[in-house]
Amino acid sequence: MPIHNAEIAEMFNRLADLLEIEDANPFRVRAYRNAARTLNGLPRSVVAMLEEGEDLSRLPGIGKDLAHKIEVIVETGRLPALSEIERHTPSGLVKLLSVPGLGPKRVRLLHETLGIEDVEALASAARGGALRRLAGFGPKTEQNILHALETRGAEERRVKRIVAEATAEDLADYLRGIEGVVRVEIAGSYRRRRETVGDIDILAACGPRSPIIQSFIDYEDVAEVLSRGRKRSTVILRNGLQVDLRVVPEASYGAALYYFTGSKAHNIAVRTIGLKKGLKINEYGVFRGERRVAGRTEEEVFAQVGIPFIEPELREGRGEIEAARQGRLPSLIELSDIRGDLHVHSKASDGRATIAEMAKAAHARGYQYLSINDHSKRVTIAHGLDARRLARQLAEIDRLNEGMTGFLILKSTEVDILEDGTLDLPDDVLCRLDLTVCAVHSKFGLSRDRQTERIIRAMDNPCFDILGHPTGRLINERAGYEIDMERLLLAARERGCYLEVNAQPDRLDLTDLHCKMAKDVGVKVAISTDAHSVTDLDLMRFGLDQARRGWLEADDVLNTRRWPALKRLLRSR
Ligand code: DGT
Ligand code: CA
Ligand code: CA
Repeated sequence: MPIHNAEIAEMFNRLADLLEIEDANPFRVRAYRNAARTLNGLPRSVVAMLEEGEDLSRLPGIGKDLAHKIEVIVETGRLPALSEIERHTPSGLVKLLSVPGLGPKRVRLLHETLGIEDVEALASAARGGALRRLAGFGPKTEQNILHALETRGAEERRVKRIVAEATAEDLADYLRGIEGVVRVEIAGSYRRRRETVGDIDILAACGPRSPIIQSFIDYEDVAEVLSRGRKRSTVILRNGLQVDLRVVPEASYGAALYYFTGSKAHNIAVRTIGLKKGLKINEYGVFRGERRVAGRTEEEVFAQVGIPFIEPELREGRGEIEAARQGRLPSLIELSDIRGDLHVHSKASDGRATIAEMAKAAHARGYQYLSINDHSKRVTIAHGLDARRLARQLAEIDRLNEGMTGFLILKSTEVDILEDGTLDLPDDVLCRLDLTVCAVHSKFGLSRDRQTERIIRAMDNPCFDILGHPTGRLINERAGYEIDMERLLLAARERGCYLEVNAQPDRLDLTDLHCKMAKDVGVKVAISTDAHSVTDLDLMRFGLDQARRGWLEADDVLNTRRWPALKRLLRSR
């Protein structure tokens, strides 16, 4: 069974986590994380690349050693370095990583300072008030951890979209090839394009004699069969993902797709509207009495209920039905609306391609501009730039721009917001740039008020344009710092600042709800990839998912504009 890129990436990330708990060399930890990121951004499977004799060490962030490790994983399904470290790390310590709000750094701190080695010890330390005194924790964090521990079990672990994607799509393709199968689609939260999925819901339409259920169970990736019936089955795949398959006749396909796309809250609200019109809506169709009046397509279902088609991303029961009835549905932004990327790194800091390579790749993707945002000096681990190195970079960008037509490299930075709200580069340097992305990389443990004030103080600087990855969260890894988002948005509006939707699949920060809040407050956002390599530029689509779930239209997003129009929106430029 060929292994997916995302599974290899998970192994590297896990190895990085465990190394970080051990306080290993940060550059080594970073190398594994970078490799994981590269793998997640690759358009092709490394298995196929190896079969075609390609040299993996030519990929960004992957040297000879990592290329060899990937080959071993592809051959054996295992990463020996990971097995080794898993053997000697206490298993309780590893489990601490899955407590929301605890990343490897915090786990190490808990272990080193309080000797905490498992969840039970963590819970009793939290109850005894011992956590709040640790650097970067505080009473609020302690309370959050305690709450997370107490509600554990109720909330199972969700899988990041990018991890679910390759597995789910391969399985759907496999099912499409089974005899008698007419249509296959992935429904549920996956189709609504949520950032994580609890399980995968696959819907298939096929003729009465199709062997689809048997074929599903026989799929080589299936680890366990939880149930099998004539029309449905549930399995668990090798990577732990649960998959529900439901089989329906073509005449019900649209109704079933609609029903199993959900969300539950949306379905219930639409069913209530139907009832008022004397319609019964379920997974088999829309019925008036005994007569089926719709079912073959989703469009038929909407037409019978008397509301316009609602995109799956909006079906969360967050006011979309009222909006549809009143003709106020947003015309959601699309990938083709994007004209440039406003946050990418180059080799000068922790990126892996030159500015010229990044620009060429952005141009090839149909963009009109690309901004280069290398870190500022405070972020030493990423080889951040001081004023002198940045000045040299600006001269290089001028030279590159002279050699190009129809494309512009924008001068920018990802400047650190320091603890006191000042920025990590002098104002006279910042105002020579085309725009700035400003971000928090330290002191995550400040109280909500102080963190919010820190960022607002940074926004007081007229050179502040875009707040990068505004909450700092990492999905399933760390909760992000405490922040008063509403206050932040109001402050941004007042000052002419913007917020970023960071499209990295483990950030997706702002979230969908934050996007909607920004829109409601009237603050535009930039959707940016934070690319560290050429292939990372393709992560844009994940940011688009989040923005669409947050009701955003092209006009709500900065980088749908041509550069002159965008420039006019940047207050001091
Ligand atoms: P997940 O898996 O937690 O990421 O979220 P979903 O939305 O995929 O939820 P899931 O897998 O439990 O169910 C798939 C869809 O099936 C759900 O979005 C709506 C529909 N559904 C499930 N249970 C019910 C129900 O009790 N009533 C209604 N109306 N719809 C349901
Ligand atoms: Ca699901
Ligand atoms: Ca399900």
